[in-house]
Amino acid sequence: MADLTLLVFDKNYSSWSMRAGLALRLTGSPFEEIAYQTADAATQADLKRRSPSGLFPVLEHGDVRVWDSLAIIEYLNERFPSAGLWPADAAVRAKARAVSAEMHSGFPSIRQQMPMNIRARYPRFPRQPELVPQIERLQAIWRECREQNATSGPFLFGSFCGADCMYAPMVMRMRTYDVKLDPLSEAYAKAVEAHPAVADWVGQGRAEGYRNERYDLVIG
Ligand SMILES: N[C@@H](CCC(=O)N[C@@H](CS)C(=O)NCC(=O)O)C(=O)O
Repeated sequence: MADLTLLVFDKNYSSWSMRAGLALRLTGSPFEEIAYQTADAATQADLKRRSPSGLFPVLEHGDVRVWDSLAIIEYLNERFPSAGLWPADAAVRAKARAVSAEMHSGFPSIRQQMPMNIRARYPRFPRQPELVPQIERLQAIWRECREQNATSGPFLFGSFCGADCMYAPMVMRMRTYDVKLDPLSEAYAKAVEAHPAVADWVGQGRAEGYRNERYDLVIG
């Protein structure tokens, strides 16, 4: 059994689980991942007991238990300092943490109205007016980070880091709900989709049998 175990809700719909799952993949360490929603009833009851908040993701590392995606990224950064989960430069790292915290506490309408559903495509998704400034803010963050770090790699702060883990589910949503992105944001989205950790998670999400009718919309 792997020393590191990540309990996730599921891989297709659970954006918070995806963030922690990507960070875990960046460590390069072996790990076990258990999807709560695809487990049988007894296993589900056991997994729910292992989550202090009743929510997922939860990381178990020996006796240490960490819940909440951003806390998991911070913990993995401390345990695997060479994984590059945060940028090396203090000022750049501060910005990476700020945009990650903004993702964690912001974008309420996108989170409510455009739930992550990796395998779905909704080209005629009706866009409510309150979504517009949040989609603009999202792209403003992506553009600004890309402009500032253009020479060090294709991700927000050059190399794929904790901030990209936080925003990868937003890339998934922009694809699912057919949002046309500005050219810099589009290039960023393509780089995220091509990253091996993202491709691994997406492949597993697409293969999951579990369906959630709340998020599998029927749009006429
Ligand atoms: N702030 C938490 C949010 C966790 C969360 O809302 N997880 C959802 C799945 S994406 C969940 O576990 N839902 C289970 C439930 O509501 O029973 C984090 O960042 O980890």
